Amino acid sequence: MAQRTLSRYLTEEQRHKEVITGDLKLLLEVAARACKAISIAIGKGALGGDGGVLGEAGSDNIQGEAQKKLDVLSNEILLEANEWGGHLAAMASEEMDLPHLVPNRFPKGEYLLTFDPLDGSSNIDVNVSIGTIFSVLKCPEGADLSTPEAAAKAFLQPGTAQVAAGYAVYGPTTLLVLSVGDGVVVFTLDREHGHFVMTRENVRIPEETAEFAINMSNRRFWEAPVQRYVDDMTAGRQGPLGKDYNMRWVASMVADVHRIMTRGGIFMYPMDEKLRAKGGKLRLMYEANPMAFLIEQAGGAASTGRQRILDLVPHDLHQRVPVILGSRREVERAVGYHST
Ligand code: P6P
Repeated sequence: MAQRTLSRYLTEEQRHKEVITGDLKLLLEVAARACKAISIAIGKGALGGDGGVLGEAGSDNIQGEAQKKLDVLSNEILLEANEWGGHLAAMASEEMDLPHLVPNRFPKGEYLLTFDPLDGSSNIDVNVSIGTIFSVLKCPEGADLSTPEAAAKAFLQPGTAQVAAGYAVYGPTTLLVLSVGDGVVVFTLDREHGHFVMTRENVRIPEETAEFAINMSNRRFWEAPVQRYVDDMTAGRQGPLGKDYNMRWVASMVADVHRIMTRGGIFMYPMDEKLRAKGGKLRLMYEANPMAFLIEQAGGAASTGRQRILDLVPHDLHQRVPVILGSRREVERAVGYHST
C-alpha cells in the first residue's frame, strides 16, 4: 500500500474532510520542511559548519537565557521558511521579544504561527532528544499589524482558538506529531526520500498510568498539593494510591510529552516558588498551549492544577504557566489534590 505522507494526509484533511484550508495545508507543510532542516542541522552536531552547531551563540533571548547556536539557527530556519508563502500574518517565537511581521514584499495570510524553535536546549550538547513546538492561530479580522508591538495583541487568544499544533522530536528518529483538530497523527521522517511518512494515527493516551515526570530536585519549591501528590506516588503500593509508580525526566518537554503520547503518563512542571514572580517555568503560547491541544486531542487532560490550560486567556506573549498534563484520570487525581 502506498505510504501516507504528510502531504497526502493534509490533502485528505483539506479536500475530503474539509477540516483545513489550502493555506493551512501550505503552512503545515512549510513548518514540517523547516523541522526537517532543523533535524539535518542538529544531526551534524560538532561536524556542522563553522566550528559545529553545538555550544553557545553568545547571545541571550527575551527570557534572559543564553542562546545555543542551534536555538538561533532553528529560529532563523522557521522564520525564513514561513515568511514568503502568503499564508501567515505574523510569527512569534520563544527566541524573539516581539512578533516577526511578514515583510511587505510578501503577501500576508490569515494565520499566526507561534513556536519554540528548539525546546530542551540544555540537552543539545549532551546528545539527548530535543524538539520544536508550534501552534497555529487565525489572525483576528482587522488586527492591527502595523508594528510588532501592536501585532503582539493579535496572538493573545486562548488555547481553544488553536486551529493546529504540533511538535517535532529530534531523537533516534525524527518524528512530527500533529493535530488539526481531527485527532493526533505521528509521522516519521524518511531520511532517504526526505518526506514525513505517517506511522501512527488516532493516537489515544491511556487514561490511567503509573509513570510520572517531574524535576524532583525542585520539591522544596512546590506548592503543598503537589508535594502531597508526589509523596503519595513515591509511597507506592503501601501508600494512599495503592500502586508503585515509575519516574522519568528527560528535561526536554517534547521528549517527555512524546513518551506520554506513546504510552501514557503524567508530566508536571508545577508552580515553583523560585519562579513564582515569572509565573512558572513553561511558556503558555508556544509550549503549554500546543502541548495541551495535542494531549486533549489524544484523549488526555492538561491543567495548571486549578484550571484547564486551553481556557486561559493570555495577557502576555511570553506568559508562563504551571503545567500538569497527560493521562486523563491521573491529571484529574493531581488536580484533586489542589482542591482539598
Ligand atoms: P529543568 C527545556 O529548557 C524546558 O523548557 C522544557 O523543555 C523542560 O521540560 C524544562 O525546561 C526542563 O526544566 O528545570 O528540569 O531544566
